[in-house]
Amino acid sequence: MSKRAVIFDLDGVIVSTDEFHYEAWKQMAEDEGIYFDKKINERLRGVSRMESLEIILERSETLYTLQKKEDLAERKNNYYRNLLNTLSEMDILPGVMNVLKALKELGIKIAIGSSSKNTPFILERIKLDGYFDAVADGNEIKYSKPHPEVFLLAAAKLGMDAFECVVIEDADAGIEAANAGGMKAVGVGFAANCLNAKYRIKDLSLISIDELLKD
Ligand code: B16
Ligand code: MG
Repeated sequence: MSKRAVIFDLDGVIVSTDEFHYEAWKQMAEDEGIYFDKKINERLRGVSRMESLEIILERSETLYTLQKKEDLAERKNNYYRNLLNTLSEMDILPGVMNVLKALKELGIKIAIGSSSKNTPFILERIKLDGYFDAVADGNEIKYSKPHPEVFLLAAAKLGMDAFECVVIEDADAGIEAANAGGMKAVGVGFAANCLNAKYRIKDLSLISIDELLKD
């Protein structure tokens, strides 16, 4: 039997908002005089905003109150939202639209499973709101990746069992989450080298639909 649904991560799979996250965190870290670089940024892929902040604060000696942490996370989100205002359907990553259309033609259900609370806004900006059969995002979950909650929620919204679903992810935390949820994990972009992914490709323009959907 082959898979009946594909759950797409958003940031780094559908659209390159991962660059904007980096720019926004970098600005916030600079404001606070905290060291931050691309290597640290890789640890933020797929994890929630507050958990990302905690990782950045590992480089700071200052003890921040919860209120101050919330202010910093909000400041970062404001920088991020400003960058998102420049986003359009031109920023959809290579191969994405072809894969989505091919899956629709085959009658395969498609969903978004993202840790981002900005998911509805991003989908609107890239004109894909209403395009997916289901959307599960950071506004609806308690635990972020590597916990499988967001993917299990997406599967439930599609009316599918976990074993019927494939997850496409750019984050090691997302691959771990898919495996933990009992779904097939496909690694793209940054996760193209992740050994825990069952199928690995540099970007979606290189995907084989047969390979994607096979058990
Ligand atoms: P927000 P994904 C994740 O999106 C990002 O990869 C991660 O870097 C970010 O911290 C998280 O969303 C939360 O985003 O601040 O917009 O709520 O990869 O799960 O689509
Ligand atoms: Mg991602």
